[in-house]
Amino acid sequence: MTQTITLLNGPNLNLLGQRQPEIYGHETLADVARDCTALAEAGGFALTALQSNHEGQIVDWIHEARHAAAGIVINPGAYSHTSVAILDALNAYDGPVMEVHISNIHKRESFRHHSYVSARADAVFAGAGTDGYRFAVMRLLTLLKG
Ligand code: DHK
Repeated sequence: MTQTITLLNGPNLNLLGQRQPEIYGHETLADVARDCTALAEAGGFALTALQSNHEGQIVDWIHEARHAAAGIVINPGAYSHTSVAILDALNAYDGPVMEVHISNIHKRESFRHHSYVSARADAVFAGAGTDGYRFAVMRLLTLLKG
């Protein structure tokens, strides 16, 4: 049976391509999901792309991934900097976790410098624009395929 990668995006990332393009670029989330799906499929995996503006929904999807996903790619958006709940959910997940930030959070306001999720992530991609998602899927495939 084909294994699945879960791609999770947090708040405001549904506006990718429209929101502050000087920071987040011109690609839409649909563009990102299309490319990540193609990469995953080329590597022999399926990909489920999900986005929510609600913290509890993201926690629920991480719980579902415990039984459904071989690995997770997550951009928690602003919840990176605030959510112990998302960190706790990821700590209850056994597979590899890739954390993505489109912008270089360390070059921005100080409140963006700390990410709770980084305490769990196996790799962090920040500042590579939306390419960071593709890099994260590639790294995940390397880990999953041994
Ligand atoms: C996306 C957001 O929405 C911000 O709240 C984070 C992150 C940075 C990003 O770079 O992808 O601070």
